[in-house]
Amino acid sequence: MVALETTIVVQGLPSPTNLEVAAQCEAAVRTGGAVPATIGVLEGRIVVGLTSAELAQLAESERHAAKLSARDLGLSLALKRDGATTVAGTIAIASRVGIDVMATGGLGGVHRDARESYDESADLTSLSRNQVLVVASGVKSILDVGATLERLDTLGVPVAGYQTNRFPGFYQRDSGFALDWSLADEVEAAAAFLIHSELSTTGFLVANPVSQEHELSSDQHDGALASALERAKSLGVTGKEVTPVLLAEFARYTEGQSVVVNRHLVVANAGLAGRIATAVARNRT
Ligand code: PSU
Ligand code: MN
Repeated sequence: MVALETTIVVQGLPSPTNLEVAAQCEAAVRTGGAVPATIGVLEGRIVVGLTSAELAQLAESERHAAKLSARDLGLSLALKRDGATTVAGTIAIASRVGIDVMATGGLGGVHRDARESYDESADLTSLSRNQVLVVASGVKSILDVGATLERLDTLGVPVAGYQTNRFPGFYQRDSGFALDWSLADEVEAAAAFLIHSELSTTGFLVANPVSQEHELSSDQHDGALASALERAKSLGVTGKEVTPVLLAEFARYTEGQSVVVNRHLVVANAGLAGRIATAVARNRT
């Protein structure tokens, strides 16, 4: 099985692209030979394997579903709320129900102003506490990529490129940072994850770059990034609002191109996660 998050659907992508992408991710997991389980919280109940109708309900703007990190899960259940789970929230649930592979677009990480704001995504600490393999196209370029890689090192989370020695930059194939490890195929990924899981209690990050024909040009990317950082600063947003605001400004500046890239990479990651989950299951039996 492959766990899929819902923050990207409810807070990350604009409607109606969000639900289309969610359906394409589920299809991609199945093509990879695995079963998708989209995870979220509906009226105080964790649902592992939301139906498309339930997902559409969760994404309705009038519902104001909360963005749920791992720490918010207990509260959302006790107070009977609706919520979309981030990577942190999703892997906390996945590991408890025995799902060990998940796919997302870009992992959260250390924000550029972390020295003052202390803003570091709980995706990192959650990945250090749950034995789940996450497939992502690196971390979003709105973040401090170098600092994020250093934190993953400290937290004991392995980072391996999928058929690359370069850490991906989400909208672009190369963030400018090198990786020590590269995986040739899904069989190597599964073997490395299973052996790591015997030696450690942390999760595992497989970094899968967006395909060449879909990456943003450097001009477009750098302009959008500057504009997004400026926008977040001028709005003075903090906490869980920061990432959605940055992503929305990227979409506005690139006239929707960033959403197209995001869409391609997350579907590709779901497909790879499906193939890795299949290899993990074969390896176990
Ligand atoms: N990947 C995307 N779009 C997103 C996210 C990831 O392509 O919107 C979400 C994930 O749910 C991730 C979250 O866990 O952004 C990180 O948010 P924060 O920085 O507030 O921890
Ligand atoms: Mn944050």
